[in-house]
Amino acid sequence: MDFKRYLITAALPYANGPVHIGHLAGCYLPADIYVRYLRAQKRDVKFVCGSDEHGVPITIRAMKEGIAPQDVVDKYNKIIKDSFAEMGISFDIYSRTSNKIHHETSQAFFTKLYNDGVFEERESEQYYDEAKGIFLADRYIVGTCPVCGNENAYGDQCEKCGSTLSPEQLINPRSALSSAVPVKRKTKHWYFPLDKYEGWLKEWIVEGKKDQWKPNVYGQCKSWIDSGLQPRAMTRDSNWGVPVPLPDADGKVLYVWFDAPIGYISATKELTNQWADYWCKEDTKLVHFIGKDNIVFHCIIFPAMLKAHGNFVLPESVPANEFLNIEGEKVSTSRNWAVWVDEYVKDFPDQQDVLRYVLCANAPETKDNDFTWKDFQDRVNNELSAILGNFENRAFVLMHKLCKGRVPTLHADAMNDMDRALIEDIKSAKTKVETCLENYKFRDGLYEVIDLARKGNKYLQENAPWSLAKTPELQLENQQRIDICLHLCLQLNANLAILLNPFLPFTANKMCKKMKVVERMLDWENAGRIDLLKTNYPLLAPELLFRKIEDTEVAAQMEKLKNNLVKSAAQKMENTTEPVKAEAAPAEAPSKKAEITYDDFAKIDLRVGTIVKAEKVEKADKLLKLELDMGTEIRTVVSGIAMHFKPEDIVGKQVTVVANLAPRKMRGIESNGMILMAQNADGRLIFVSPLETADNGSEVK
Ligand code: B3M
Ligand code: ZN
Repeated sequence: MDFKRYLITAALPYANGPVHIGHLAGCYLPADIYVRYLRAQKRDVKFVCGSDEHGVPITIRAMKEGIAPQDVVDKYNKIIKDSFAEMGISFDIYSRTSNKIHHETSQAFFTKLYNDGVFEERESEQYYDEAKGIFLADRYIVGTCPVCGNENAYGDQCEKCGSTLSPEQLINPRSALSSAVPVKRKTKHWYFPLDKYEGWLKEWIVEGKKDQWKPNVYGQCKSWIDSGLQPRAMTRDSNWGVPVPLPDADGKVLYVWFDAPIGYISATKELTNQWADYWCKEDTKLVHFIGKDNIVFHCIIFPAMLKAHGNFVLPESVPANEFLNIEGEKVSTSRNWAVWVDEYVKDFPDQQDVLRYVLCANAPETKDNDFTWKDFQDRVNNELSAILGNFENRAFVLMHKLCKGRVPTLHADAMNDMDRALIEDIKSAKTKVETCLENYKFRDGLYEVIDLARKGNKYLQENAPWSLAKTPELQLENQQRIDICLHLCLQLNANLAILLNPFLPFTANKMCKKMKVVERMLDWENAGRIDLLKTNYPLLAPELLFRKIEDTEVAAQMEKLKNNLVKSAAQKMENTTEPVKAEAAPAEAPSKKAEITYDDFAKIDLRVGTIVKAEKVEKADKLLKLELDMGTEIRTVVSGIAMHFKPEDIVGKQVTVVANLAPRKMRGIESNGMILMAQNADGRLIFVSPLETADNGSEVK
């Protein structure tokens, strides 16, 4: 089908926290690259996004911070919106689901389905937290897993054994919010009969999208459909959200996954009066960019809603990405294990494009990938800067040195095979990048751009214009060859700017400025041309496009990650302490152990050490053998933490050590000391580490 217009959406982030680089890599960056490419082709495109401001995550955050949900969304909407703008994510609109237009649009959508008799009305009993006065959504109820006995299983899943659960299956259920034992209460909800759309979904996805959608997306959809679809409640008991537009629905709101995707429609309405062209005309290509955790909502539930409503286009593609881990570990917002975008732009001013580069070159397109600061440094310094930055710089330096700072003449009739091959490379790069981008292969596309720069470097190296001009006599003799070579290098450079523009827009702009060309040159149709820069045109002086990422910067970021982890553990300890009730509590909480004197305490020699080696002790499930750098010696300590940590994850951690504990043999290994750990109520162990790096061996007093 020949599409006349493009509607590109990126998942609406929950306004309950800042966005991290995993979000960028997963959906916003690929969406932005795609949109910038379409715009460069002058296609009719709208790029919509906005904050998802409803749902349980927001109310939970508000409760935790002791503020109103409105304050939560106001705060994070701004932080998120600013982060995207800083990173050059070029939405045509960044809206909010709390806007009036969204409430009206989603209510009208619900009413249409209601009037058409689509919903099933059902009464059921659900867990209710009387202390907090709310019904408990699946994640907010915990209890013992009936399968494996894990005491901290969630109402929808046990993270220990992986079983899918429902709240009813939990043994000894308790509220995750107040620890209260929940009671059952009757409540009425409106269910969307997904089961009735099974046949249609099979035809549309299982048969229709097999070779079109990415295997990870198609596979997830197919397994959902194959395992049978159930009616799903589209309303919730809550006072935060879009009110259910029915007379007998006090205290009920639309399920956040009902209203949020409609947010794409509301945002388009807010953006343009022509919104219906984008949503209702068959020749619109609708593409949803999302992360893998949102696949079923965008591929199954929302399309079924659109189908039930009628008159709407369906997504042509949903190129969802997998997850980006950080330094080998899953991103965890609760443990603060993430690289936050708002912090990155503060720590690395004017370095947006290098992050865009690394996140695209290492995008989790087909499987989960790992981001490490070392890899960030390597890719910036050894790929982006060493290949592309270097080529651009050499072309400029040589042109200033050997061609008086002006674009030299091509002398087309004197070109040799090498020159002609380079021109072919320039032309074919356009087609290659195009094919990649049309198929959502952004990593490969970026690779092709860098590869063109690589070819440029090789061509320069082989022609070596500097040695053709070693002496004034030689230069006089060889000026024609020098001119051809640098003319083509500069044209190649202009091509790089065009091809790079969707990926690294800040850099493409900088390149234009240096070549003194207007931004219009970046139009995609110009790619492949070798007459972009006019002969004799003076260009600006050379200046490096990228700066190197220093070791100290990498070290500082690693330090920051570790500190965040420690801080969040400390914060969690504060938060889990229930507020003391004035009338009941004694002035001071009684200590569990007998009182000691200062002298008793002073007997303990507490010192800081760094774990330099960790390994499992054979035939002992619980023990790890640790080697600690204590400043003046390496010490062996056997510690009972093997069930809690993987050896490779704790190397490098600073810990507090009881250094004068009498030696003890465990499984034949002599242990010389003990490391201090805090233990949470849920049994989790946390290292007691200095907040800043201390010298190994320093005394703790
Ligand atoms: N807010 C979930 C998420 O941020 C959800 C996406 C909505 S897209 C309509 O992962
Ligand atoms: Zn389990």
